[in-house]
Amino acid sequence: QTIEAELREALRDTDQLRVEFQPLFNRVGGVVCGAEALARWSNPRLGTVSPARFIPVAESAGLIDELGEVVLRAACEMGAQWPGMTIAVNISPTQLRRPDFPDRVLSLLAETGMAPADLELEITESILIEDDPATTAALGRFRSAGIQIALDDFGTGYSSLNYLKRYPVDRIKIDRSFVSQLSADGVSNAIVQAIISLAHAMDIAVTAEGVETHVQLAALTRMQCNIFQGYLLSPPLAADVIEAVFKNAT
Ligand code: G
Ligand code: G
Ligand code: MN
Ligand code: NA
Repeated sequence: QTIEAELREALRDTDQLRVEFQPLFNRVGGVVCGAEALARWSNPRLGTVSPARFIPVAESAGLIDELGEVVLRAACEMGAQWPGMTIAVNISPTQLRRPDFPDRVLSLLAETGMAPADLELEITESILIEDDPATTAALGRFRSAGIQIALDDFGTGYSSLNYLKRYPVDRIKIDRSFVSQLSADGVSNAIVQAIISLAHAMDIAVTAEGVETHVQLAALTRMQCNIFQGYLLSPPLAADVIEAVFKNAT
C-alpha cells in the first residue's frame, strides 16, 4: 500500500486521523489563550506518520480539501465549546485557492456555533507571492467575517515586508528557525527584535513558535512578543487534555 492509498482509506475511517492542540500562552508564567490545531495520523501499517510527510501527499493526491475539512471541523467544534479561546488552524495553499473555501469555513462556524473572532487561519507567505485575485478575495471575506489571519513560518519566505503591506494580516508567527537561534545576545536577537518592532508599528501581533528554552522565552518577553508557543511551555495535547487546560485557564 502506498502512503496515498493508506491516506485515502484513513479519510474514510477517521479513527486513524486525530487533531491535537498545542497551547498558546499570552504571558510568561503562562496564561493559556488558545491553541493551534495540528493533524495527527496513526496508521496500523505505517505507524505514526508526521504531517510534514502526509500533508504534501494529501496535496498532490487531491485529498487536502477533505483532510483540511476534518481538521477545521475538529477545530471549530473545540472552539465552539471554549469561547474566548483562539483556535489556530493551518491552511494549505491548495485549500485557500478553492473558490468555495470561504463558504466552507463560514458554514462550519455557523454549524458548530464557533465565534468567527476565535478562529485564526494560518497561511504561508508562498500563497501571497502568487498574488492571485482569488486569494485576495478570500482573505477579504475572512476579514469582513471577523476571522483572524496569521502568517505562519514568518521570515522563511521572500520579501516578507512587502506582503505585510499589501495583505492586512492580524498576526505573524516568527518561524522557529529564528527562535532557536536566540541567545543572550547576537545577530539573531537583532533580527527578531526588528521583526517584532516592525510588526507592532503596523498593528500586527506576534507569536513566537518553537520556544524551547528559558533563555529564548526571556529574550522574547523583553522584545514584547505577544504570544508564546513551544515545547518549553507545552507540547501538542490530545483534545481531552487541552479541554482540561482551557478549563483551568478560565
Ligand atoms: O505537528 P508538526 O510539527 O509535526 O507539523 C509539521 C508540519 O505540518 C507543520 O508545518 C504544520 O504546519 C503542518 N501541519 C500540521 N497540521 C496541519 C494541518 O492540519 N493542515 C496543514 N495544511 N498543515 C498542517
Ligand atoms: O509550521 P507550523 O508552525 O505549523 O509547525 C507547527 C509544528 O511545530 C507542530 O507540528 C509542532 O509539533 C511543532 N512544534 C511545536 N512546538 C515546537 C518546539 O518547541 N520545537 C520544535 N522543534 N517544534 C515544535
Ligand atoms: Mn502553524
Ligand atoms: Na510555523
